[in-house]
Amino acid sequence: MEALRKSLLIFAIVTVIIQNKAMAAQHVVGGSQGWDESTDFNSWASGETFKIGDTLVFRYNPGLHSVVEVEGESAYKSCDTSSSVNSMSAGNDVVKLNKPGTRYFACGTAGHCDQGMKLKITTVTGNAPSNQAATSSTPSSSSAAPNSRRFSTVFFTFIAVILTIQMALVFQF
Ligand SMILES: [Cu+2]
Repeated sequence: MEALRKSLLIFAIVTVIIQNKAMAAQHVVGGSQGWDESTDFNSWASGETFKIGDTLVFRYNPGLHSVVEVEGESAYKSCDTSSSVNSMSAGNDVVKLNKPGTRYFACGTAGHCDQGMKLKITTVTGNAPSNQAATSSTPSSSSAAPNSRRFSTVFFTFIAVILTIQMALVFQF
């Protein structure tokens, strides 16, 4: 019984670790350059896949910049930060991507948005944690999404089982 209990405990820990790694990515906006006028945010964003449950992190000198989330495409294009949905100025600001769709961010410092310091990202339905998948209303999402989530859950459970067996062998339960 002791061996079984240890195995179950390791199984649970391994499952949690694997699922967290697989399901929630952290995107540091602009990569190593961070949130800055010199960063090309279009090209940075085109190389990233934003999924539900992921986070954006804006890193910058709080005396120089800020982050203003604006409500739509027109405000984004014209750098109109008066329609802000949310604004942050701590210099290490985390934004949780909790539903599919496009979001728009700009720097609140005068002139910076016009110099290109703005970001448009689209969150896609990906390997969302099951509680968020159940509560978010996504009428436009395809029927493939629940299937891929089910597949990944089965896949990660399978990996966890294999790792548990290997650890049990290594530790000679
Ligand atoms: Cu700025």
